Amino acid sequence: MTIRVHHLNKSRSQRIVWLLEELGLPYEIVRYQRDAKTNFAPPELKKIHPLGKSPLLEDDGELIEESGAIAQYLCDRYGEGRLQPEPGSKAALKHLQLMHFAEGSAMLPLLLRIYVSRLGDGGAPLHGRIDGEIVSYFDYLEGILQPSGFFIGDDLSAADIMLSFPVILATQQPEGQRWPKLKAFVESIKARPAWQRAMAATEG
Ligand SMILES: N[C@@H](CCC(=O)N[C@@H](CS)C(=O)NCC(=O)O)C(=O)O
Repeated sequence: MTIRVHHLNKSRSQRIVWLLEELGLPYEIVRYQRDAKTNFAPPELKKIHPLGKSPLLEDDGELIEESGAIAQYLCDRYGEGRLQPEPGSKAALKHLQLMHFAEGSAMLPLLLRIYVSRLGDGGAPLHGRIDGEIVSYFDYLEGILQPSGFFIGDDLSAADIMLSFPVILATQQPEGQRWPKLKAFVESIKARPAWQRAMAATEG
């Protein structure tokens, strides 16, 4: 059975398609379009999963949610050692942390900024904290980016793929100029043929 990605336009599921392209796996995409006014997913996605969020992956009779879990599943099942450090190594421990950091930490202040901006002046008491968290998290990522240009070792890993979404968003923020290494990371991933194939397949 072909791997199937339920993809919402302009969403985190881009990186799952990118990962599939990096691994050279065959897959098909089921497309969903955000509502033009609310930006929410269409109700059809709730027919696949009660939360109606993307990405969702179907493989071998299983429906898998959460981009980090999907990325880990694909690497474990089909990676043959690619996109992950040697199991049990120090790099693998760091990799595990960054895989979770992407959704568990880095996304939160970025999402808060989007939501709180809708409160207008009422959101002002929260701005300082949100701004501070964005600077803190992405200064941290800027600091740990390796001389190789990747977050772990010398090659692209699933952690780079997971971090790509928050890092792209962060570099588009007003503070973006603080993070030249993260900007270079974004440029380098966008130059990858697998990224370009994924973007053509998802947003093209
Ligand atoms: N932590 C989840 C987040 C899933 C999520 O919130 N996806 C967004 C797209 S980036 C979504 O489906 N939003 C549509 C909606 O909430 O209506 C993951 O990484 O898979």
